[in-house]
Amino acid sequence: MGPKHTLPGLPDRGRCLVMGVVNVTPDSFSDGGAWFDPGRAIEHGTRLVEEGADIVDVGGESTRPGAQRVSAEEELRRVEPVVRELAARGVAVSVDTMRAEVAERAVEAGAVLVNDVSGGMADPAMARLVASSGVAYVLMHWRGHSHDMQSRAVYTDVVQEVLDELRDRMEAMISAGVDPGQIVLDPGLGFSKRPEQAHNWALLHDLERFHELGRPVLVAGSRKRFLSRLLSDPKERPFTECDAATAAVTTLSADRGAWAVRVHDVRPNADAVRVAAAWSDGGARLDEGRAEPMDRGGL
Ligand code: PMM
Repeated sequence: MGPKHTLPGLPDRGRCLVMGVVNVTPDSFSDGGAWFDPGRAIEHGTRLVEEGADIVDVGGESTRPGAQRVSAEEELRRVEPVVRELAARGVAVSVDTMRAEVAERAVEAGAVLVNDVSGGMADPAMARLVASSGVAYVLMHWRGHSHDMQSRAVYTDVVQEVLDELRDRMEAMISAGVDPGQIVLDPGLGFSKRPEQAHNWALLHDLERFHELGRPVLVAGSRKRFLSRLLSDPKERPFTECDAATAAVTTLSADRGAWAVRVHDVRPNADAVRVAAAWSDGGARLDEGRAEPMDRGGL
């Protein structure tokens, strides 16, 4: 297991956390359309917590390769009621947005984490908002918007370049007033990383090197194309049939010290992080009576 980190407003369970995904979009990468209605999104988020999610990540803009942007008004219309109601139900809510305006309204509605796939690059106002609000912030490795991000997937040494670019972005956020203790780093699997090349696997293989940066690490491989491709037979495996592979990535990431994993199908991943924790401490938590009950129904 890796270094211990506690983030403001977020649970500390002494193991890798599970972030369950609720995409309130008609066109997301892996669960597009399923939770587009706010009422269904709220019920889905609540169910993810019952299945073992520690955090629920609510997003209103698809980042699938080639996706076009939606307006800030539309993004807010999608996410705000879902964030507000889940937070009111006692859920630790994260908002998946690149826009400071959306992040600000979501924090006012109760979000405790801003998950910015652009690492502060898409909106120059993001750093100020994160600094002034004091919320936890996921800074992901990013090289550009979805419409052309794969053309930027050119690396000589993918691990070193992703590490260097994350360090630069982190320093930029800190210069703008963000406290280093707010920051979580994410290598950005699938974002300007080609599934037909080794980019994503090289980053996972060297995951422990990301601890060099001194901040917690989030791994978000769930249902991504590098898994579909690995499991081709010879046709690429559909995204929704990659959940066992996602759970394998979760187990290995938890063992190598990931702070959290971001996943669509929560139950197998909630199981996986508990297995990794029990394996790592030899069952000490069971002996001490600290093992968690799996079902936190009623939150
Ligand atoms: N990937 C997606 C959306 N949000 N957030 C973080 N921090 N890291 C990611 O890799 C990431 C993300 C795209 O996946 P989805 O549309 O399948 O949820």
